[in-house]
Amino acid sequence: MKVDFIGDIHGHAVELASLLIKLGYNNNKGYFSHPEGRKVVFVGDYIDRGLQIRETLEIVKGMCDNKTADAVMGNHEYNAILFHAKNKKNGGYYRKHGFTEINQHIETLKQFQHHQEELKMYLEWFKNLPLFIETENYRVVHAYWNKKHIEFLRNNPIHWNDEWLDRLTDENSDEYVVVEEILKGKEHELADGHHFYDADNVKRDKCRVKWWHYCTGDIMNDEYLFNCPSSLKGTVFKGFVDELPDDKPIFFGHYWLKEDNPTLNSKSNAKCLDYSVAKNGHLVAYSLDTEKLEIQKSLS
Ligand SMILES: [Mn+2]
Repeated sequence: MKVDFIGDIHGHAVELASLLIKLGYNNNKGYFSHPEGRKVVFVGDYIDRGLQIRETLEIVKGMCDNKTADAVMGNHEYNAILFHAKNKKNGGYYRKHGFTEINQHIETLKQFQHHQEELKMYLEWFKNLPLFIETENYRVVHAYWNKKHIEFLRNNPIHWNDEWLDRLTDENSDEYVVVEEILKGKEHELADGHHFYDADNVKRDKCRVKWWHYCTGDIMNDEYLFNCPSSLKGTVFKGFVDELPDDKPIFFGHYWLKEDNPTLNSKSNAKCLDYSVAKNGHLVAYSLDTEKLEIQKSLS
């Protein structure tokens, strides 16, 4: 049996429909299904950025409702839940409505402006999305598979009540760290004054790590860190490196990769599917043959 994993869609429903058709799915029944009974697993980030967010959600939820797909939560769905959740204690919302937060969510707000009931329905649906999936053949998470974090969530499944919302937004709680890292990735604190300037020219002393990198011995800072400061290039990474499970692949999205940094052919069995469809890149699918354990790639 083949399972098809699809990367971050961000409101690009045309690309999604064309990728599904390319993979052999059709919309004959009012939702996409495959004549051989194949299933899709979506890795999160359905909303924001693109111009067809409602259409994207209709396709993804339609498939989930009819059991032709599974879907995990992305950081954008998570942020949306918090953005629209009223904080009864302080009168605001669990996610700040500042310029950055509104800007990130603006396309969704605009496209649902006259469809508030529909938005409410989708926000409730987001709350039911799992943060990870593990089967006997594969693992799926939006940004970062960390054994301990996954274990934590297995033992403490999220409830979207005020008590949980308080903890999820308290930077000192375990719940905050676990969910932030699983959905947004892990950061490494740079020591000794090393830093870089981000796209908005803000000075940063933390870098996101490429936790999926295959390595057996030392790994260089420039291979392991996003935005590696030039002062650290060519030196060995001194922090914690995740040991990757080697029994079955991990599929994830989130990192806005480009075609010139593929993960499909790398030795690592952690495979990123996000090739930046929302920045003129590609919507990518990997098809896993669970009998032969082969993975193939398709672009929209
Ligand atoms: Mn993401």
